[in-house]
Amino acid sequence: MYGNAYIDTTEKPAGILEGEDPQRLQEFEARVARGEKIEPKDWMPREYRKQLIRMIEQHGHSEIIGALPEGTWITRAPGFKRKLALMAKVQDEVGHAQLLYSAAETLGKTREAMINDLITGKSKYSNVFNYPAYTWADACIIAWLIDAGAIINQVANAKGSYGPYGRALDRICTEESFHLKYGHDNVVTLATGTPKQREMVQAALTRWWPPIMHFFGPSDKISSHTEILMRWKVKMATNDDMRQQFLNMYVPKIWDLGLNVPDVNLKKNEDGKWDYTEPDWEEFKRVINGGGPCNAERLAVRRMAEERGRWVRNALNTSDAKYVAPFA
Ligand code: FAQ
Repeated sequence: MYGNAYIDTTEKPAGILEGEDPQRLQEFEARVARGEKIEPKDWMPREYRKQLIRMIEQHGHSEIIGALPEGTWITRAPGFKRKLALMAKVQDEVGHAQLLYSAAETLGKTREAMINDLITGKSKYSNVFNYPAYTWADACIIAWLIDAGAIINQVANAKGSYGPYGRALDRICTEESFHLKYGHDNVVTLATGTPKQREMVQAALTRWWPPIMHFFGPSDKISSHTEILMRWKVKMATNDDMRQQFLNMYVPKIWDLGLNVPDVNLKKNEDGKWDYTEPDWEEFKRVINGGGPCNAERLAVRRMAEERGRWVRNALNTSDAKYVAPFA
C-alpha cells in the first residue's frame, strides 16, 4: 500500500515520487484537485504516467480478450436478430480496445509493445474473460452483468483526471449501455421462458457470480494501487464502493426475475450497505496470473491473430506491392 507519506507533497517526496520536482508536483496536484483535465503534453509525475499506462492498457486488453467468450456464440445465437446484435456487440468491444490503445499511446507506449506484453503474458486483463461460456445463457449473463459492472466502473472513471482516457470512456459507456439492454433482454427471455431455459440461466448465473464479484478488483484492504489512483483522480471510486454499487443496482433486478444469487450471506443492511461472502482472493490471484481455466486458450488465440495478421500489417506499412496473402 502507498502510505500517508505521500499525502503532503510540500514534504520531500519519497518512494514512488523520488526525484520529482516538488514545485511541479504541487502544481500538478493542485490542477487535479481543481478538477482540471491533464492532457498528453502536460507535465505529469512519472508514477501517474506509469499507472495510467498500466490501467488503460489492461483495460484495452480486456476488451479484445473479452470479445472471445461471446464471439464463440455469434454463429450459435438463437435467431438471426440475436446473431446480428451479438456480432455488433463483439465488434464494439474490439473498437473499445482501439480507443483505449490510442489513449494509452498518448502516454508513450507503442501499440506493438502493448500487444507484445499481452501475448507474452506480461500484461494482465480482466479475470472474467478467463472463464468459458458453456451455454447461450453464459453469453447472456456476460452481456448483462459483466457489461453492467463495466459501466459502473467506466461511468465513474470517465470523470477522472486524464483527458484522453475520460473521453474514450465517455464513448465506450454510450455503446456499453446498448450492450446492457441487449443482455438484459436476453436474460429476461430465458428467465421467463421454459423450465429448461430458467434452469440454464440460473446455472450460468451461479457459475459467473464469483468471477463477477472479483471483477471490481481486490477488497480495499488489499488493493495495492487504489490509494494513489484515487488521490490523482484516475480511479473515482474504490473497488469495494464499485462492488457495493453493483450489488445495490443489480441484486434486486436479479431477484425480480426469480433467480437465486449463490451467496447465503448476501443481504442489504439498514445502512444501505450489502453484506456478502468475502470473495476467494486466492482464486482471483491464480486466475489473473495465468492459472484460470481459459488463460492459455485466450492468449493462444491472440497469438494466432497476431501471427496471421502480420502480412496485412507489413503490406500496410510498405508502398511495395509485392506482399501477397500467404494463402492467396
Ligand atoms: N482482473 O490495486 P488493484 C469490460 C489486478 S472491461 C484482472 O485494486 P487497480 C468490457 C490489478 O491490475 C473490463 N486483474 O488494481 C467488456 C493489479 O495488478 P498489477 C476491464 C485485476 O488497478 C464487457 C492487482 O490486481 N475494466 O469488461 C482485476 O487499482 C463484456 C491489484 O489490484 C477495466 O480494466 C481484475 N478484475 O484496480 C468486454 C477498467 N482487478 O497491475 C467484453 C479499468 C484488479 O499490479 C464483454 N481498470 N486486478 O499487476 C480499473 O478500473 C482498475 O484497474 C480495476 C483494478 C478496478 C480493475
